[in-house]
Amino acid sequence: AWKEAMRDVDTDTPSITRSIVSHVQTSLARQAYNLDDFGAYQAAALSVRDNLILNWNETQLGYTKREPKRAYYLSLEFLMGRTLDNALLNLGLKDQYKDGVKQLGFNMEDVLEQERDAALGNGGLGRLAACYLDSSASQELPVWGYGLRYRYGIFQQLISPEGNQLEAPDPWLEMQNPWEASHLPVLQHARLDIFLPPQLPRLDVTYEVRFYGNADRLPDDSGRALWHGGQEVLAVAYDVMIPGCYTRNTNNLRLWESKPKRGFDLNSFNAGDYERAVESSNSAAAITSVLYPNDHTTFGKELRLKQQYFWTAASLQDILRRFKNMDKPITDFPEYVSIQLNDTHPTLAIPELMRILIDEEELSWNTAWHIVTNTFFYTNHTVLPEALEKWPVPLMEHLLPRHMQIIYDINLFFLQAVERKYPGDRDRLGRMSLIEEGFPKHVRMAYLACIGSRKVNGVAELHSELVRTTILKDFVEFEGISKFGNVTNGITPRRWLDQCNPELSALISKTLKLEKSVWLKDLYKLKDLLPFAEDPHFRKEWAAIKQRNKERLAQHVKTFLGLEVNTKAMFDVQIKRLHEYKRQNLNIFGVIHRYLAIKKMTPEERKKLNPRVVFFAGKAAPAYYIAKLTIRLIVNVARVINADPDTKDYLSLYFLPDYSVSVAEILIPASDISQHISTAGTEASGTSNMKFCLNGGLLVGTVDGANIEIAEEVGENNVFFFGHLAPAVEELRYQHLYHPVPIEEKCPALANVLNQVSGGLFGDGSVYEPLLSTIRQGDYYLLSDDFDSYIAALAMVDEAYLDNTEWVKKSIRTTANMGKFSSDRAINEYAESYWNLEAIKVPTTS
Ligand code: DL6
Repeated sequence: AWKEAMRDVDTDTPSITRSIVSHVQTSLARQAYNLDDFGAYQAAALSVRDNLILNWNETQLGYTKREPKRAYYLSLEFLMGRTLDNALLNLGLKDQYKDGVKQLGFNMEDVLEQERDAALGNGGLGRLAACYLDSSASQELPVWGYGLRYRYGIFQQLISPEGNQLEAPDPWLEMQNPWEASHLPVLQHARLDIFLPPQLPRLDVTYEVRFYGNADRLPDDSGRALWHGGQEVLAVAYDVMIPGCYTRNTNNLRLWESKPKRGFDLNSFNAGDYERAVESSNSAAAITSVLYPNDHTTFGKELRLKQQYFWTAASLQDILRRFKNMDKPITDFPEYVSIQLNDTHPTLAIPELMRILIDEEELSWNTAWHIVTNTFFYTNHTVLPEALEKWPVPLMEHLLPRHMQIIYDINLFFLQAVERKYPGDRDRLGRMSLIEEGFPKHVRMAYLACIGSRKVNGVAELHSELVRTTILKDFVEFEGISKFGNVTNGITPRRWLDQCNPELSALISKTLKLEKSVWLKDLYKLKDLLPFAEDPHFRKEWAAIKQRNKERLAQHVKTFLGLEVNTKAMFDVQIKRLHEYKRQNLNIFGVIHRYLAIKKMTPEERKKLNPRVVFFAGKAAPAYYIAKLTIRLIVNVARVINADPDTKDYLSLYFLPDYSVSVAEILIPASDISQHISTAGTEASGTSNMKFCLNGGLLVGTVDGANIEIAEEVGENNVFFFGHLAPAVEELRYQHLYHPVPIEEKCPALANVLNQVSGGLFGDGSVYEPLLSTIRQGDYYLLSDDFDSYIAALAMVDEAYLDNTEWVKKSIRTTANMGKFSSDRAINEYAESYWNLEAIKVPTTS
């Protein structure tokens, strides 16, 4: 009876339509006559989710039966964006759902627009995690993600009339998220929107997590300790299904939400002390309330450390429970489990696993350390000093007293080994210690992650080399080079080509005479497009798609900013977090330079120009004053030049507020060029550079991060490189400090631009003084060193753009050579060279 009654995935339009209608009637309790686009979205999403759940169940059952080795990706950030379109494409059901909603009187595009982005991340690191989940499922690898279910994701960015960034909370769960399966529907019920379908209670997927209290070492020589007292909170699992592309394999992203262990303190309540009664429950719930909006800076806040421990402790308990279900000896743990640390944020997992193995499993120190150092893998995502996490020892001792003991012990044994190898080298001991001396002392998380892991990697060739030769140099000498590798980042071509640029995807399939399911999973197949660069008919189709993508972007700007965009112009885009090292300043100064040059031209000279439209988008960390000032400058320069009758036909500028994954999906396919112009050696990899090039946009950039490997693949003649190289940077900074040359002498063109800003061409110049003085004094990011070559590179872009045929050829060749940058390639490198993980396909029928 079971077998007969079990349903399978809906794949034909009539059953899909029935399933949507059924969700409207029952899950949403709404009627056809009052259904709006949002209701249609909810019902369609629930119907798709039903299909995903069937595949998800099948996948998890397959994993449980076959007991493969599994890998877990621990990331504090998962920048997922929207889900519905991606799920439909991966399931191969987009057309059927389009027809289904059409038959019900809705337009698929409008329905898709209803979804809110899941923005549980700041930028590249979080989006990379999302791409890796997509690739793991698509490559049929048994990988789960673990993260936090923040109630508020990255803030919404508003721009004030003066051009200032304002921040508003992002209550992305307010309308409820139909994509996740709550395992606690009974407890959650009061918070669930009516449209969430009933679920079976799975009260087993909750764990207790302790903070504070005391850690008493046992009075024997076992090395064990008893950690007791303090605060206990509950971690509750929420699962997000991650469908693979053209496979039934559907992986899991498990996000933890914090809850008080006990509702509230009844004694205080009865005694009339209401504040106290709810205090502990509020403090428990606060742990997962908000994503920290900082990128590349650490603030040492207790709540952030609580988030990190809460998440790693819950995830490890879950992983251990799953491992124990297999009934294997605990010493086999690394044979069955690999855990990837996405930057240092989850490093507490190392002392936490030591604590569990020693205090709870009663293993010896050496056995526990052997297990730990064969389980973890650490990816470094930045060498910027301000981004390297360090936690004050007193804070750690207070919040996690047992972990601090373990970290001291790890350090002691480690430094003893260093001493044995380099007897008497006290400097080296000081440099390599996990504890940085000072008032207070700090724990160096990157060092802990490094020595507690089996392997360490950077995210592009240059970056990995910098990791090996700068921040972890001593560790490379001590542990040997083979531990320190590179996995160049990648992006999923499903979202970043098929989904965001459907016309280009269709043209590629037609031209290669391949189903997209083939080339989307083997992106090197794009190479076969190369000969078509010589085909005028193909070039015409290619260029026409770019043009329509530009019109789509112009429509977006019209809708959201009420402004007209010249779609005949070259589209020049820089979208990323605002940061001095990413040098949006260089770009805006370049725009001003161009504006001043056009102003000086005669009308005849102007007519010979290629019109250019420059787009910026990105958020600044709320406390990052200089970055926010850059936004203000961009907005005010835009106001002036877009209104100047002399220039507006040749140059215009837009700052698109509230940058998100969904906004990127519109901007990227529309670009002719995009800018990736960090000071050499500062951008670990970059991933938007890959997205633009995959969509046929050409790259203007410095010799930095993955730009270098992109140029290697697509050919240097298809990119516009400029600027000093990484090895020169230190020397240049030294010169700036000890032999400064006035900017007027060193770079008159840039000095002129800065003077125009100071002089009030874009509103009160004094407002921008703090920003301008970062360049006039010190110029740490070397704008004055790179400005002239930057302007020269942009002039080369102008010249190249004049030859439309050659330009389109460059665009086609760029896309054709981007195979390497699929996140499928990257995730397979992790699986093979790091985790020793094999793909397992779940049955094709249930
Ligand atoms: O690896 C993903 C991404 C790189 O592409 C960027 O180049 C890099 O800046 C970014 N790093 C961070 C550092 N955050 N922390 N910690 O976001 O990672």
